[in-house]
Amino acid sequence: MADTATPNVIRRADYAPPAFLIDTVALEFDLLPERTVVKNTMRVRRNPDASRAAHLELMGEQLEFVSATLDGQPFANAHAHEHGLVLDNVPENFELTLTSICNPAANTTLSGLYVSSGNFFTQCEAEGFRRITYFLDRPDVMATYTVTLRASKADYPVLLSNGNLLEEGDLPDGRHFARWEDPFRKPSYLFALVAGKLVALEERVKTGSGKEKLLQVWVEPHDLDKTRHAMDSLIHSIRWDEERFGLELDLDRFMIVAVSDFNMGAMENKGLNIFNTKYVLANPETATDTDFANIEAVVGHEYFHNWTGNRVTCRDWFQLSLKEGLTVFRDQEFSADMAGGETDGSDEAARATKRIEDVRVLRQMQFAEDAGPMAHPVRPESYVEINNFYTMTVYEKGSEVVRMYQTLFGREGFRKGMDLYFKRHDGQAVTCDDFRHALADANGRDLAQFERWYSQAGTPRVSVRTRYDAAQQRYSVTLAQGYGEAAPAARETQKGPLLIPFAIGLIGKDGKDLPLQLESEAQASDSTTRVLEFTQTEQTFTFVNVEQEPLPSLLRNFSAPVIVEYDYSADQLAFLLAHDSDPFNRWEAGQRLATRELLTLAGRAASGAELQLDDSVAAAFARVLTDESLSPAFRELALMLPSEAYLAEQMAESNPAAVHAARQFVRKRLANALKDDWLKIYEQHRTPGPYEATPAAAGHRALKNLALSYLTELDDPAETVRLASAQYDAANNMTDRAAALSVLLNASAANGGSAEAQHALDDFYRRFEKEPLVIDKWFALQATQRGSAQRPVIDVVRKLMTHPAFNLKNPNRARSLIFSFCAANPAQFHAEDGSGYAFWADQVIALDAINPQVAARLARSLELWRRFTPTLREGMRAALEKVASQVKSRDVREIVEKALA
Ligand code: B3K
Ligand code: ZN
Repeated sequence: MADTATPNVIRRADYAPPAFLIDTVALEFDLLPERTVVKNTMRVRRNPDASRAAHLELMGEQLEFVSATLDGQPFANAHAHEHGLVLDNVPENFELTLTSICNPAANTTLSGLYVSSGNFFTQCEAEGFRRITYFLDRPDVMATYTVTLRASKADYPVLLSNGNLLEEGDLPDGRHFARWEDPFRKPSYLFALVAGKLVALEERVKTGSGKEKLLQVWVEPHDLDKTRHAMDSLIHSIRWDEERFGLELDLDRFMIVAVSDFNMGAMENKGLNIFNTKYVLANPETATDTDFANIEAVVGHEYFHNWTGNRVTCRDWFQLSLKEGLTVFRDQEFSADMAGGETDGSDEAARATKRIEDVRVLRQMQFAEDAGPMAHPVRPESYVEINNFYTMTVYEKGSEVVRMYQTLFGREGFRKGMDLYFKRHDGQAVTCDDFRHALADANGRDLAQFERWYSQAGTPRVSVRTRYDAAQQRYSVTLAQGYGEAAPAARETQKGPLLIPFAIGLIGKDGKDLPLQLESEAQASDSTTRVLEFTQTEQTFTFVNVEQEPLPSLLRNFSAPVIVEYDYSADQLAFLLAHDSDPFNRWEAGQRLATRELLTLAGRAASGAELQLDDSVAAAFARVLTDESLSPAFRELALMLPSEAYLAEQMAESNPAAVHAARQFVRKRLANALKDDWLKIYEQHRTPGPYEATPAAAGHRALKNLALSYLTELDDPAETVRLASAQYDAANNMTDRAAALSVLLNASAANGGSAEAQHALDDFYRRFEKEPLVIDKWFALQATQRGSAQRPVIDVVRKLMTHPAFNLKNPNRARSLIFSFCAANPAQFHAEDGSGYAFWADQVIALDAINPQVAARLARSLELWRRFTPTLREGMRAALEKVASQVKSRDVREIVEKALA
């Protein structure tokens, strides 16, 4: 497994079409955990559009080569090596049969064919298929597949692969077989098989054209009671893609399979989606409202890939965002529509809460990525290990780029572009340029400049200057774009101004939107939000007939993934928070207000100065809290302070301890000043009676639990502890139970632990001992809890590493404890003594030997090290150097070498 060679860089500029094509693949598997024999018969021909190659070079890893036959004859000119198989002197067009052996039981990387809980699963994206058989394992080689699976019937009663089931039956010696055929051409990364003891929830649905389809959600038998929500999510996804995009399910059957050992969320294999259990299994007792929402989003995401990813796929891995950015955009729209009312998704305020959540993730994670050593464009120019490029930039910024087409052309124009994209490219492996051209041509536009969104890294900054001429009733808005001080990795890519759709509104003294008329226009338009097409480095837009000096509402609905710089006063922000008709910008105003205050306080905390909170800030928050015209979900989002990680990144020198002190100070002030309001909110938003998973009920729970969490900060939290204990004991759902446990843990931090917290922790464990996903929460809640001088959280984490339920090989469990601590508890992880960093280094090194993909993700939690205070910086550098000197995988080496460069 060790790959100690100096990592090779793969460059987009070096793309060349494959020298050979493979049209059909027939795979036969004899499944045994330690020794699976794979026979692979391919129809191969030379690619007429490629230069002539002397050899056929197939990729292969961790395979034992057995034999090769060509057109039925033994073929001696096949030479196996560490990375594949070279075949000399092959003809123009031939049938090639290769037999090889792999060891799924020993495969801890969870890439290729592996065993989890005694069952077989595969994960092929990006380059796992080569760990199953020798192949041209690249996405521009598309073939149709027939798959025969043979295994012990008692041990593996269920045998699944892509497409439609052709036949199944018994074999001698207690074995049986199943033969599957996928009629659609696909790249190898979409291949999948599953074999084992599984059961399915089944449903039959009719699609738009009246065809009946079989839907299945396959799980281990004890999990069947947690499949309903995933099935409902799948049915909603199928319906939504027909309605919004006219895209119908193309296979007779669609399967989802849950597996507990999985590197990421889920995988869109054709007709056989394989999911991390975390994104399938849910019932009210085990899953939170957030889990329910995530399952709906991920089921949707993987289903939507069937068209955006599978029917039209990527030519090469540099084009990853072609399918990922587009599919994230589609899943975000799906979730927004589901939140906004099932029929037409027209409840704009409800849709906005989804938008706010998505933007919060983008800003916290993607902006940080874009400011560090891993910064890369949405379409990267080079990589060492492609698995390191399944990033926030490719996914989330990629989604924002797709959203901008819709913002520019409207839903209808965007739909026209999508229709043309499928008309031109169905069945093909294409590029991000092909997508852009389809959108441009369908809307009669030249989108050459828009290409820069794919090739420039870093977060653009738009600074805004405004001027009101009362005599002329003219209001001019001058926008200037640039990148500020970008990370070197990003700076190299920055060539010129972007086409930025900049949505703006103007607000009058009464808080209402003013009519908008640009100077080039004869009259005001109907809409009070205008999307300005901002294309130059600096550009002025002048509104006329502006009867009073307005307050600008900038970048409404976050119409582009940029940072807006505008000098609002605190009063103006409070006004926007109270009045902006754009719900996103109402939230945004509150965040700006809070961020500014918190950063000032963090600066004071860093220098040991006294902390004070401006009364007007508390007053602005109090108004939101008690504004009954706002939905509970919105109020929860508005009252949640920006995260510590986000705030630390905004400081000239990141200081997690100072940020924590500042944020806690504000929470305490808001808790004590608004105590009665919080208590009232807590009572008002209880959801008695049976659990309902609706967005409305989830909103009540979210606001109520936020109130409880603020009440933790009271000078005397005894009453809060009583409330939380009672809530814990009475809870009929995981949202309330986990929230109560978290509050108990945090309330007890100052005392180094409390009886109530310990009681709840023990009860939680006993109650859910048999539910791994809930035990993951038990680990995560402890890893992210607040610490104290008497009891730093690192001690808790180290002790939990030895708990019998801890298992480094299971990615969910490793993430629940290690990642939660290293990436979601900044104040404790960044302890001055460097204990967090030493722990991090040990875990990266241990994981590197087991599962390089998971190790590389953990490795990323130190990449912004240069931005921290000197002591922390030095501690991080030492830990990075230790890791760099010991790890073997290409995955981790790419990350730490870039970080140290
Ligand atoms: N396409 C997969 C991700 C594969 C990651 C490979 N390291 C899931 C998704 O984005 O839908
Ligand atoms: Zn995806």
